[in-house]
Amino acid sequence: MDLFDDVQSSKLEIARDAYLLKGYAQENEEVLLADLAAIIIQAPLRHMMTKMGFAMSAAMTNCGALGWTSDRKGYQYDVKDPVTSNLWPKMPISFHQLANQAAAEVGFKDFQPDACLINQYKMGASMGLHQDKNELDFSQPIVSVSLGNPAIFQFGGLSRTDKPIKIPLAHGDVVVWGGESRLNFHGILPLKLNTHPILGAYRYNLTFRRAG
Ligand code: MD3
Ligand code: FE
Repeated sequence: MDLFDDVQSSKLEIARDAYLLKGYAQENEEVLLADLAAIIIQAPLRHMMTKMGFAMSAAMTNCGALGWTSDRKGYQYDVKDPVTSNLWPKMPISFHQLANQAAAEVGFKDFQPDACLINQYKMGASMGLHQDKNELDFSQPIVSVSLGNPAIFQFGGLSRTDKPIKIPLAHGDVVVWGGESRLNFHGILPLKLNTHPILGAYRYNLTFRRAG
């Protein structure tokens, strides 16, 4: 019934209230990647614009009731995809189960994400240090799933100037961020050249949130 309830994975507390579940998603990669491919067909990946008028280096799309978007007006959650004018694709059961069970694994009971942002990185793409502050309830955790090529995650503190630690993230790794770490600055260093056996040139990150 539940895809992830028997998964055995090491649980590392990488910062206060931030847990790395190493390889947690790996044994269900087949269904996750099939569901991901279907979403990208319905809601194509695109490079969103920042407020400053620069294209982001990661290509993005969403699934779930709400989707995160960025444009010249700023950041917001939208019910519709501004590219297709359709609702975002439904969140697949595999995605919801992964996020809900990973959160429960580290003590966040009954996490019900309504938004899943999908980031696609190729060699050289990065994400600068930032906070995730567009959600309504910061007591809800964020669950992140890495697929494909590896990346180095930077994890800082509540101030932009706090020196970040570096955490390598590989295919199948799941991180749950909540409580004390929920508003910490974080980012992704420019991806190195790699070739994943299934996903080729790309890294995908699924970020699950309770946005509304
Ligand atoms: C820590 N994405 O989309 S996921 C983002 O790998 C984002 O694509 C990165 O940061 C990526 O906003 C990192 C991990 C992540 C997401 C949200 C967090 C870590 C977080 C919120 C608070 C603290
Ligand atoms: Fe973020």
